[in-house]
Amino acid sequence: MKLNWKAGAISALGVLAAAAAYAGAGGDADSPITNLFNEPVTPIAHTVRSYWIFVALITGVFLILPQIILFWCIAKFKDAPGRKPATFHENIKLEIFWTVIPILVLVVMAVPSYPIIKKIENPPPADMRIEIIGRQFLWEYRYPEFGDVRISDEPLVIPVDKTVVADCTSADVLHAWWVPAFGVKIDTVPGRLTQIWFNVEEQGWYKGQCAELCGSLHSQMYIDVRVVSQEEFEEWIIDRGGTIPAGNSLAQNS
Ligand SMILES: [Cu+2]
Repeated sequence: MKLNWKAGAISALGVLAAAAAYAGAGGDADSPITNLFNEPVTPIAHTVRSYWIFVALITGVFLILPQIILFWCIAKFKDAPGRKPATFHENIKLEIFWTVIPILVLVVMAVPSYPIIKKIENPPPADMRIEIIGRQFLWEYRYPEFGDVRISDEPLVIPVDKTVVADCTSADVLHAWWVPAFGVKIDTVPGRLTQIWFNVEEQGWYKGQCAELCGSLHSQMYIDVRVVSQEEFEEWIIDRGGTIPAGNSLAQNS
């Protein structure tokens, strides 16, 4: 097969241009990116990042090792005057060896993933609950515990260091609420509730994107999350006509 290096170079340039455009988006004054490289800012995101590094290191070995063996074989068994090719077929021991090793490696990678999935799927006791509703082509957020404040097509505002549990659904088609720095990606499904939770450690603006192809403007279904102090959050709620419940667990914890 002839390598199409021109197409490869153009694709690589495209990826670089997209990365540069994404980085450049941080200049938008309305929604500054404080967390450009999606550094983890929630317990889930930290766990997911550590697990990713663990898997990348293991798979990295299996990416590089066969290449080393390949080049070693090319050098060692290359054609030479008078050399006769080997004529053997099959090697049962080798077959078993290179089947069992990958199985063991997969088990080693799979086992630590189960507690992570459990952690993601089982929210700890909530400091506050919100509702996330996807619709073509924007996100609606509701705060049922705070005088039922409802906002749509504007940033989600949440307090820092609080466990937020979100019930998610959709008004029309499948969407997915995805904020990489939070380590969460959840489908929003019409007629069903799905759930996520996050406890953000640092104030700031966080970016996300609908991650389920949902129609013609899917690519513009951005997600903005503003993580603010408890005081700023309460001010914002009151500003939006909401109320701060008495004896609210948020106030107690802060
Ligand atoms: Cu979408």
